[in-house]
This record gives sequence, structure tokens and C-alpha cells, in this order.
Amino acid sequence: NQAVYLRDYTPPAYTIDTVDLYVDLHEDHAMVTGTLNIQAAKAEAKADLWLHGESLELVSVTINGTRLTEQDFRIDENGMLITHRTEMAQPFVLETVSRIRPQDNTRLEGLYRSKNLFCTQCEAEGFRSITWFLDRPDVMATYRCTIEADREKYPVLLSNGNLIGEEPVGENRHRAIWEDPFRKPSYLFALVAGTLDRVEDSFTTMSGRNIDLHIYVDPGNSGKCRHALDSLKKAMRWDEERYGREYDLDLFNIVAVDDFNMGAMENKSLNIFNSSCVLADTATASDASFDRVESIVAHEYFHNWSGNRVTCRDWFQLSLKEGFTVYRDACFSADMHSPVVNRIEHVRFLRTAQFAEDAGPMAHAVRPESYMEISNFYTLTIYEKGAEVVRMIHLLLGDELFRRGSDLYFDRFDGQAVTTEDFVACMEEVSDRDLSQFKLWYSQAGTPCVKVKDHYNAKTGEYRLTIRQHIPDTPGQTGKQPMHFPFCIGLVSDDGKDFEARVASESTATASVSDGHGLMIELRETEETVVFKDIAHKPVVSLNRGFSAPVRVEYDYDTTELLHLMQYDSDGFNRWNAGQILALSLFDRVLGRASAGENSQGGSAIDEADMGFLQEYATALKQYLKPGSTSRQDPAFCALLLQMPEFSAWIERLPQVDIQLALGCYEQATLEVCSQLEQSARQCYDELGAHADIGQREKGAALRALRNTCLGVLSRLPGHDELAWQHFDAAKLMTDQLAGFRALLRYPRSQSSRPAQAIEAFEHQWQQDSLVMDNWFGLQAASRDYGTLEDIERLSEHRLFSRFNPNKLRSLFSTFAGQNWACFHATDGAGYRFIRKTIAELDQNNPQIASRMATPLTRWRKYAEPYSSLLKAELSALAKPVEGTEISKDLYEIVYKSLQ
Ligand code: DPP
Ligand code: ZN
Repeated sequence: NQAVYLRDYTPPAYTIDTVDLYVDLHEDHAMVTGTLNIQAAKAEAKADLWLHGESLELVSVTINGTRLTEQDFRIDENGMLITHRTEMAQPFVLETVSRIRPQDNTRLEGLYRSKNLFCTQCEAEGFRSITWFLDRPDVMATYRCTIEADREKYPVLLSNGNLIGEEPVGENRHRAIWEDPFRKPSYLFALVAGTLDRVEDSFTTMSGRNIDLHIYVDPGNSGKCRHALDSLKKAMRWDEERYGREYDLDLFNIVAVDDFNMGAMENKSLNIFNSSCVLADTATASDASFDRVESIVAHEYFHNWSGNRVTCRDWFQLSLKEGFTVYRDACFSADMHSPVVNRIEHVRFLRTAQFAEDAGPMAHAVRPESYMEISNFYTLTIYEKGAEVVRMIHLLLGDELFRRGSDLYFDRFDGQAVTTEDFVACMEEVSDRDLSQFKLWYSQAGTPCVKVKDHYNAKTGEYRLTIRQHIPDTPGQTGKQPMHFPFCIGLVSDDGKDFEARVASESTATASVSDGHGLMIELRETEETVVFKDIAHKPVVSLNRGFSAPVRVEYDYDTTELLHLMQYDSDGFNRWNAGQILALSLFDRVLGRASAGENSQGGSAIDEADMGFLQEYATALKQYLKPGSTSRQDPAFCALLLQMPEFSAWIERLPQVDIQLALGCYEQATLEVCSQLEQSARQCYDELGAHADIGQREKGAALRALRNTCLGVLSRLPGHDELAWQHFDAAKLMTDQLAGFRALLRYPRSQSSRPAQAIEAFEHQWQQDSLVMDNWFGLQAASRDYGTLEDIERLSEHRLFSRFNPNKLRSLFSTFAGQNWACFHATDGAGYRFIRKTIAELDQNNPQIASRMATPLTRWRKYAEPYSSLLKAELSALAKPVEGTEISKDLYEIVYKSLQ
């Protein structure tokens, strides 16, 4: 298992200009003929020709029509090396014929079968298991693809680009010929064959061209495409308006498939989607699913420019397209909905999951230095942190220059495969700024920690901030340099308004007024001082407004200051964040006492001091809930203000966590806060229930978010199981049904019979709808009472469960391991053992899914004993596969790195 290094990059010795594929699909195999026009980069180099190829049964290979014999080439498990021949000095034609077995492909990479459908997933390196090729993103070619298949079983035959011909073949078969005029890397190739319904719409571009939009779905699902089509049209318009990017072909296809490793894939003009990310209707999809569909449809569409027209030189540059495209889709969603809600949701995810990745054994830079298996690098760091990096560039440059930079980038590199350096160079050029220090964000892993201290001099009115940054060591990287980033702040006065503060000249850092987040300070040094004059009284400092940089901030707030920010901070994000800091410190206090042995037994006591603190926090939350309060005017935001940090977000910050002890403290503290909120939450719940819009899918979504948050508060308390049941039973929309279900599952069997009743009723109602049933599996898997190890084992044998469907595997096993803290982390290690066995078994079928599922095991260093040793033992067991099986490269890398 060899690692690949960025520093070893060399341009390809041969380029491929055109690809002509003939794919002949049969029930037990497919024949693939690949005809490639190839040219040596340097004819005089007389290089041998390497072609990637995996799981291909070679039938023949010819060059310019001459059949090669076994002396002319050598094949191993990774590909074929053709010895240099004189014909190769000139452009030449290479033709290979191979047999493949899509029906047996359980990896879901390359060409495979999902139910009765043939489909492909080529990113990152799936194309090499379809045909022999230089399967690397800097080899860009134009493609023609002919698909032949049984006419009745596979009436729909699709590939990239334009359909240029269709004809019958013999009695029962037919073929379709597709041609894509745009050069593309092989990872963007796609093919689909099957029986599918088509839903149609169209879009007129800014230059007046008409584009046909088609969504293909399993027969019967046509009614679930409206939202995806509307989202697609919004995204197309948005990209024209915000980035000046117009769609380039006359046809845009989306196909929904059930068995898919990722969310979706941006293949040129033939996006292939996990059906969970495209299908949505009011009865079966929650509001969250609607939002997810909208953002993923947009994401894949935006890739047409940020990814397809301009692509990555090599896979180390993955964030070039992913970070940028996530940033683009996040801005799109913010424009479509509430910007502050969108920002909080992104940051909440980043801080919980990406920060954990950055602090764990798989920590890597946004542009990694090396990898063993690139599939393991489709990570939160590449995607989410990568998006934050682009966001910081935007903040530093401002709207106008950022747009000029992106225009330059798209224009200059259209049709090319480039690097993150090229991207930043465009931003430097248009702004005349030096971003060389900023580029450390691409090369240094780890989350910077920013420690802020302040001093106010009442006599002189001077307010001074001292800001220190530190970037922790990560595997393979120590002694890091300080980073350059925008740090937006505000000084909040007693009356709740921001001081109109200007940065005095003795400051070491420069500052400017940011768009909407107060003052933007640019930090560059390990320690910086920022001085303000004429400040009438000690302000409450609001730090990293809008989460302007993806860093941890440490500042010693007292309770009053946080309560002040919760009420007054003009920055919505920080108003929310102040409440989160307060809640986290509450958890810390309770845990501190429990660890000292003061209240660990029976969960009885939160001592008086903690209680006072807790009440102050709860009182602030109650203010948010008051009818007529400003926060109530933005109900979705209000819902977020009320939600306490997730357990995972809390413990991410702690060293050596005793999981069950911490969980007990967390539950005790949340229970107390919720009981303080009981009346207000109930009142708000009832009021919103009577709101005229509550049942409207789109108009009512924010109201439901708040109402269901109130239900969530109530369901942490005894005695609301009937309310939850009514909510569940009367629900007309999936959001409400799921909220009721989730609330019910908080009540153990000993307290209520309603949860069991709901489990049965839900299954009875939705057993025909596989996507809805994913929720049913998932919510049970996350539940301490209904997702015990025995429950998980039983559910894994359920007739609607499938070990070959990634969505099902994620719903049950990954949810159990990632969210069911009580059961997965049982101190006897049974949960760990079960997941290890499951991973080892899945690894034989689908290595990508197996390796993802191993993430919770890799965090062993974070936990106290016995968790730590038990987890480590399971990792070691994974490293030694049972006889007759092999560990995949995917899983090996994760296991190996986390045991280092
Ligand atoms: N389909 C994945 C995404 O869009 C990988 N490109 O992020
Ligand atoms: Zn993407």
C-alpha cells in the first residue's frame, strides 16, 4: 500500500485527445471497446505508455490497427505498460477490447448495477475499471460514447453531451450515440441504461438559449422531481447573476439511483444523484430534505464551471473544485433563505465534525501532501474547511474584487486542469495583494487557536486587545507558522450598540470595515495588539463575527457579558454563539464537579452555584421565546437560538473524555434547562400550532422549525409522551412526523407504550418507501432506548434492510456508531466489537463505505479508559483480516494512520 505524494507530480507522458467508447451491455457482462487518439507529450522521450486498468479482462489491444502480443505489454493489478514502439512518436490510435462484470460490482465504483439500472461512478478513479486509460484529471479529452443494450429492459440510454444518434440493433437490441464536445477528465464520464421515467422542464439562459432539463427516475417517482427542477433553475439563474456563468450545452440531465456511495456526482451534463438527494415531495420529505436537495442540486450544477470547465490538475487539488463549490452552494442557499441560519448550520457542522477531523489521526491540509487512497480524502477538511478558505479570500478582497478574481480564474483556465495556487494567483492579481502567507491555509493542517486578552483603562478610555494565535501539531506537521486571516469584531456598549471604534495607530494589525460584520482585523503574527481610543466604558467584545475565520477562539467571558451578547450583539451569528459558549461552560462546570466525584452518583445534584448559572442561561432563552420578541420574528433563527450544543460539539473540545460520565452530565444539564423552559416552550408550541401557515410546506418551514424545537425541549421532560404522540399521529408533513417520532423515542419503554406504537405505525405506513424508511432505521439507531445493540442486530435483519445499499448502511450502522453515544460506547466494548465486525464484512463488498464507517473508531486517543484501549483493540483487529479475506486500500489507510 504505497502513498502518492504531491511533490512527485509530473505531467503525463502522453495525452489523449479523443475517446470513442463502445459499451455493449449484457445480463452477465459488458464488452467495452475503447478507441483512443493518443499523442506523446515529448516524442523524443520515447516513453513507455502506462494505462490504468483494474478488474478488466483484456480481449485485445491494437495500435494503429496492429494487434499487440504479450511481448509488447505487461499487465498487473493496476494497469498495463506498453513498451515504446516507433508508431508512438506520432499521434496514434490505441484500441482495447475488454470484458467487465458490472453485475458483480458491489464497490459501486466504475460501471455497476443499481437494481435494474446500469450506471457509473467514476470520480475519483472509477473509469479505470471501465476501460484502459490514463485515468488522471490532467488528461482531458472529448468523448463519444455508444451504448448498446436490450431494447425492452433498457429503453433509456444516456451519456454525456448531446445525443447524436439512436438505432435498433437486430431484433431486440438498440444503441444510442452520445457526443460531448467539451474536453473533460475521465472522472466526469457517465453512462446510464435502464427503464426510467423522465420529467421535463426548460431554462432560458442569460443569452437567450433554451436548455432542456430532464430528470430521470424510477417509474412511479415522477411526482417527486418538482423541487429538484425548481432548485436547478434557481441555481442556473444564480450562477449567471452572481458569477456571470452561463450553462454551455443544450441539455442537462439528472438521474436518480438508489445505490450510490456519495450524495451526487457532477458528470458533465449527466449528473447522477443518490435518490435521497433529488427526490422530494411534501408527504415524504422533511424540510431538511428539501433544503438538502436544493443545495446539492445547486452544488452539482455549479461544478459545471468550478470543476468541469476548470478542473483539478491532480487529486491533491481536490479542494480547488470542492471547497470553491461548497462555498458557492452555501452562498446560494444563504441567498435563497436566511443567511444567518445558513451560516450557523454550516459552522455547527464544521466545528463538530471538521474540527474533530483536524484534531484526529487523519488530519490533513486543505491541499494534502500525500494519500494512499484518494477516496478517503473526500473529507470535511477538503469540502468544509476548503469552503471557509475561499470565504476568507472573499472577505479579505470584498465583493467586487472577489468577483473580478473569479472571472479571471474562469476565463484564464477554461478547459484546463489547474491548482489551488492558480486560483489564489488570480485573486492576488486582481487585488494587487500578496496572499503568500494566506496560502498556509492550504498547506498547514490543524485548527488555529486564537487566544484573546483585553485591557480597559478607564482613565484614558483606551481599550487594548492582545490576540495570540497557535496552530497545534498534526500528524507529520509540527512547528507551524502563524496564518493570515480576517478576524471580524465589534465592541458592544452597555446600551447594546456597537462603539464606533477606530483602530489606533499603535496597533500592530491593520483593520477595515467589513461587509456586515463590524470591524475586520487582519491577523498575521503570532501575537498582535489592537488598540482603540475614546471608549467611554469597558465594552463587551464580540469576536470572530460571522465566524470570519475557521478558528477556535478563547476569551474569558463572564456570564453577564455573554448574556449581554445574547441579547444585543448586532451580529446574529455571535448572538447565537454567545448562548452556545454559555451552555458549553455549563456542561463543563457540571462535568468538573462530577469528575471530582461530587455528584457522579445517581445524577442528583447540580449544585446551587451551577443552578444559579443555569437559571440565568434559561432566562435568556425564555426571552427569545416571548411572544413579540425580536427573535420570534425570525422563527428559524429563534429555533437555533434555543438549541443547546450537541453532545458531540461539546466533547470535541475536551481532552480524555469519559464518555458515559460526560453523557450523564450533559443529559442532566439539558434536562434542567429544559425544565426551566417547560412553560414557555409549551406556550410557544401551542401558539404556533394555531398559526395559519404552519401546514404550508414552504411558508411554514421556519415556523415548524421553531415549533418542533419546542417539542424537542418538552420531550426531554417526563410526561409529554402523549403530546409527542399526537404530534406524530396528526402530522401531515414528514417534518412533523419525524419530529414527533424523534420526541417519542426519548421515552423509554418503561415510561410509555407510545414509542413502540409509533415504531410500528411508521413502518406500516411507509414500508413501500425506501427513502422514508431510512429515517425509521436512523432514528432508532440513534436512540439510547430503541437502538441498543440487540435492536441494531435485529434491524440489520429486517426485510427492508439491505447490506448493499449505502443509504441503509449509513442509516443504521453509521448512525449507531456516530450518534448513539450511550449504546455504541458501552463500557463492555460490545458496540465497538459489533461495528468492527460489520466494517470488516462490508469491506469485502464496498471499501468506500467500510472506510467511512471506521471514523468513530479512529478517535480513540480522545477518550479516557476503558474506551480508549477498547477502540484501539478493535482497530488492531481490523488491521489483521481473517484468513481468506483482504483489507482494502481504503480501510487500510484509515486503520494504519489511526494506529500510528
Ligand atoms: N460528487 C461529489 C461532489 O459533488 C464529488 N465530486 O462533491
Ligand atoms: Zn462537489
